[in-house]
Amino acid sequence: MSQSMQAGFPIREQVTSFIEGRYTRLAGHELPVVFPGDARRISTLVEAPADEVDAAVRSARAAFEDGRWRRQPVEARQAVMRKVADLVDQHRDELAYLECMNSGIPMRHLQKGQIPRTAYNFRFFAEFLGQHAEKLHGQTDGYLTLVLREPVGVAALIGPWNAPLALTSMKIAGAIAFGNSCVCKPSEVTPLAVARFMELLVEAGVPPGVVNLVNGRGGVTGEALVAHPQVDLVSFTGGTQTARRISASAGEGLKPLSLELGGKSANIVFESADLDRAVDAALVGIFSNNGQQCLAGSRILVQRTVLERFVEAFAQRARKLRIGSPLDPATEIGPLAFQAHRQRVAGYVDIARADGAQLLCGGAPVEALEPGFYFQPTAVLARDNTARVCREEIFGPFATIVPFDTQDEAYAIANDSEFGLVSYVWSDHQPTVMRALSEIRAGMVWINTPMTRDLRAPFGGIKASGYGREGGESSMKFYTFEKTVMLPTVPPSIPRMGI
Ligand code: TXE
Repeated sequence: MSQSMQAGFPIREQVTSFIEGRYTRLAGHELPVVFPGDARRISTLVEAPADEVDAAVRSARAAFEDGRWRRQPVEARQAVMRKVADLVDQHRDELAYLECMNSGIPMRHLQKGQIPRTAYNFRFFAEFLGQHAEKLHGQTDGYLTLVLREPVGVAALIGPWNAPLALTSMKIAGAIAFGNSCVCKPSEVTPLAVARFMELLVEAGVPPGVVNLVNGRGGVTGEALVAHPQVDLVSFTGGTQTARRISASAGEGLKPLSLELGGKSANIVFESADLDRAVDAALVGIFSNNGQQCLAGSRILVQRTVLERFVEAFAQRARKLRIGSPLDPATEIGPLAFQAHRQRVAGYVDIARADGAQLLCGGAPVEALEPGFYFQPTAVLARDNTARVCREEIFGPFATIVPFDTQDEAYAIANDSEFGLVSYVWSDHQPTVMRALSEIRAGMVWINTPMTRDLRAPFGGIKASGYGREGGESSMKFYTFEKTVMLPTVPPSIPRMGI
């Protein structure tokens, strides 16, 4: 397939499905792939209709059934997974570039964060595979009761546009480590880096068919994938509305689901906090990754005694953030991923005003950078937690600050949300911290630290932030089923019937 050169790395002119180790059809419904930095079309996505999804699932099923991957010795699978990680390291700049051109995430964040994380996902699960033990119960007289873990089969892995390769690669690594095959469907907005990654998987020695890729819109390609009768389980990261549709379809087929959805996470700053550090972290918490992250601390709850100091420092720094091309190594905030998303984010400025919130900074597109999809880092001070900007996930560089007076009030506000993904707490007062741990209802709590993830630990939310956990042992539990084997140590006596 012909390719065009952009700043040193090739970008495929067409992104199609990748099945059985090869790119597929060249014709079909086309969608533009756009560089959000200047709205330029840089590639074309050729959508996989249902028959191509069927081919991808059948290929993954055949790979699973004939055991070309799952029956390989653990050491062999580990070696291939480590090789994947090495290839990602070797192609770090290329993968970062493709992701940057496609998502608008600043290049430096990709080079230092998401792409090394992609390699780590594979190294981590390769090592995990070598460590985990099966279970044995020896208490039943005359028996060993073995509890074995077996791969579930074919996994559908559906990814979002805000961290396309880092998240999809975590799902792939978890799925194939334990012997599953999979079919990935990245967001139609950001197909480039995941597509290139498919080639690296094959180069590393993952047998063709074990990981297939289909590209296309959720309502076409995604729905066909989730509903396919030969798909055994579904892992999804994306929005809550989409998750409702997916869970209805997966429920029909009784398929296990892992849903990692959005959030409106509370970042609670108590008067006992180190305020400078809390401001640093609050900025990272809402503005990193262009504000498009499920973990964002997008509701910043600040104790009224330190509100003025906090707001002044936060808004002053937000105004100074360097907005620019995501390719520029100095850029701190790049464009939003696509035009319709920017319009949606911008719409929240009027919504905030209508609810009586005060605009502290930002609030408009960056005219000098048009036609790119840039939006100024924005912060509003809400009157209270009933404002829509406190209740709805905006998923952009848009912080909502909410004052509180007492600890009780802070926890009441933090938990008064449809979502329950994560939370952050800032306090140097130990009893406050300890109380926070038990009061906050969310899948994860960070204390006096910005977001850091430990892949050994479960990650996921509650309420509208989803259910199911991935990471370490949780991934193992999700991507395997338990098979119990009763193994007699001596021939058991068998009652003789029908004599
Ligand atoms: O994502 P979608 P959207 C939140 C965020 C954002 C909102 C909507 O608030 O503004 O969700 O984002 C595929 N069957 N998050 O609509 O639709 C789709 O093609 C199967 C939070 O852009 O959830 C893509 O691959 N698949 C979040 C994936 O689902 C379907 C990350 C995610 O897209 C489908 C992204 C269907 N019926 C958005 N419909 C996070 N947790 O970080 C869509 N898809």
